[in-house]
Order: sequence, then C-alpha cells, then structure tokens
Amino acid sequence: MKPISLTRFLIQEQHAGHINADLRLLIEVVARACKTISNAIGKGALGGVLGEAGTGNIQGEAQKKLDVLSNEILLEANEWGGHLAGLASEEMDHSHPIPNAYPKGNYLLLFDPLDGSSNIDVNISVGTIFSVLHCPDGITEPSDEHFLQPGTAQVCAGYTTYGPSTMLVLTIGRGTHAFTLDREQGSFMLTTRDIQIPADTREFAVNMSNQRHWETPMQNYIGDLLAGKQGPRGSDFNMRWVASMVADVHRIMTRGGIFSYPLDAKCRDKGGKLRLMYEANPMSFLVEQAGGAASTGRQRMLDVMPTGLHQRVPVFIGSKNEVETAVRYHREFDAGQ
Ligand code: P6P
Repeated sequence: MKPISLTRFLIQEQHAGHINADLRLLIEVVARACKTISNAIGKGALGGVLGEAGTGNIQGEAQKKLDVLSNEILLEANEWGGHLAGLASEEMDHSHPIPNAYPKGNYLLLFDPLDGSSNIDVNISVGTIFSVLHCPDGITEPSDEHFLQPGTAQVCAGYTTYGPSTMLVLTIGRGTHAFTLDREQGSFMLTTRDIQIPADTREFAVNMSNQRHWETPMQNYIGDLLAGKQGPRGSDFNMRWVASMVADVHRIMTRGGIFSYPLDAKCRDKGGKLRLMYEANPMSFLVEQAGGAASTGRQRMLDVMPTGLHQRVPVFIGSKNEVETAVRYHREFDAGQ
C-alpha cells in the first residue's frame, strides 16, 4: 500500500480531533523549512554554504554558514503564518516574538536549527530538532520566561535527520512516527507508524574521550559495559558515536541503544553539554512516545523545571531498561551503596 503523505497524516489527526489547524500548519511549515535546509545541505561544496560563518552564538560556539542559514530559513518560514506567538533558537540569545506586522497564534516554537553542525564539513549526518509549547494564556508578547515550561508541557516535538535519506520523526503525543522525504514529489511520506524502541540493548553511544572527566557512577556504568561477558552485565556491548545527537538518537529509534552525554569535569559548571529546551526535551518526548526513557541520570528529563532558555543538562536517553540501569548506578552511588 502506498505510504500516506505528512499532509494526509496531519489532516487525519486534525479530523480525529487530536490537533487543531494551527498546529497542523506549524508542523507543515517546519517540515517545508527542513526540506529547504536539506536541499542546501545536499549541495555541499557546490552550494557555497560550507565552512565557518565567522560569527559566534550565545553558546560560545563558532557558527557554521549552515547554522546561520538554517536558523534564517526556520525564522522566515514561521514568522508570517499566524500560528506562533514566539520562537526561540539555539542560535539566538533571546526568544523572538512574532512581529506585530503578522498575525499571532498560541504556540511557542523552539529549535536547534542544525544540530551536529561540526559534522557538516566532513559530510556526516546532521539534523534539526524542534519543540512546541502552548503560549501562556493572555500573553501576546512572550519573552524568555514564558518558554520555561517542563518537557511534559510539550504538545509536539520532532527532528529531521539529513542523512543518506532525509527523515522527519514526529510526535504529537500519540506515538512517534517516521516520514521519509520523497525528493521527486517533494513530500514527506509516512514510512514507520508508531515506532517501538526495544526495551533492552547491547549498544551504547558516548564520547569515550571524556571518560577521565566523568563522575564515579558514570565511570562504573560504562566500565561494566566495557567488561563485557566477563563483567557484571554478562554480555558484550557495541559502541557508536556520531557526535551528532540527531543521528545517534535516530539509530536508537531504529534499533535501540542508549545515548549519554553525562556531566563531566569540563561541562559540570554549565550543568552539562546538551541543551534542555531544544535538544533534550524534544528528543525525550519523542523517545518516551516510542516506548523508551530519558533521564538526567537523577531525574526524568521531562520533569525538569527549566531555569534558563539555554540551560544545559546531562542526558541518558534510549532503550527503557538500559536507561533505568544507568539511573540505578547513579541512585546507588548517591545513596552511598
Ligand atoms: P562532542 C553537537 O555539537 C552536539 O551538540 C550533539 O549533537 C552531539 O551529540 C554532541 O554535541 C557531541 O559532543 O563533545 O562529542 O563533540
């Protein structure tokens, strides 16, 4: 049977009363922007968009030309549609209210326009991550604090991975579904409905070069994975690290696994490496809706009460039983066991 398009999927969800017209428009606008980003990335060196932009962002990171371009594409696509009250981006210091020249809606959109962009110049998969919240009632000019809602408040989340194929993975709180871009039609087509992440795994994703900087429970957890069959886990484990969260999480969506960017001595003062509002929270919503789990190591990710738009957190995300095992190492360490 021919797969249905994203548009048809969203119209079905709207007719079923699961989403309204504004959220349908929001998702379609973001998907269309991701198609534009995919085309820009796909040109590679021929598109004149590789390399550094010569600017920096609030994260203190040098921006790639495609970081800036992807951010501009998402801003321009979302400003005029009337579905948003405001938006926030990894690439912008503060949130961006919708200009008064345009109609306004009730949603807040947060995004990391190009996650893993350090991989762009070496032609490795990167992605876009987005999260959707309700704008608080009565607020027409939202500012940063109106975005500071826990992950459980999300009404929608998704990512697009720009790999051998371009895929959009989406949740509106009723399962997680994958769409593949049909470049000839220019449409995202539903290729996996209701993804189920295996509860157990023999594959972990972590940047091992940080091992000496980790907290003790993380050292113990990974040490036991590396001990393999002879160790307490009784099995051999495989490792993958793409250094692009979207690519690593998409692998986990597809075949299970655990991804971790824990606290370490280098990022402890900042609270972690990865950002809560537009990386960890949307990925956690997507993974939980696919039967997985996500934690800071000491708290369910979606329950974290945000204190800052660019707040960072430690991340453990993926196969439910494996995330719970990693959390148990932290709980037992904290309890002095
Ligand atoms: P490291 C990309 O910069 C990113 O934010 C995530 O996509 C990725 O998982 C992580 O950082 C990689 O970090 O320290 O291995 O370069």
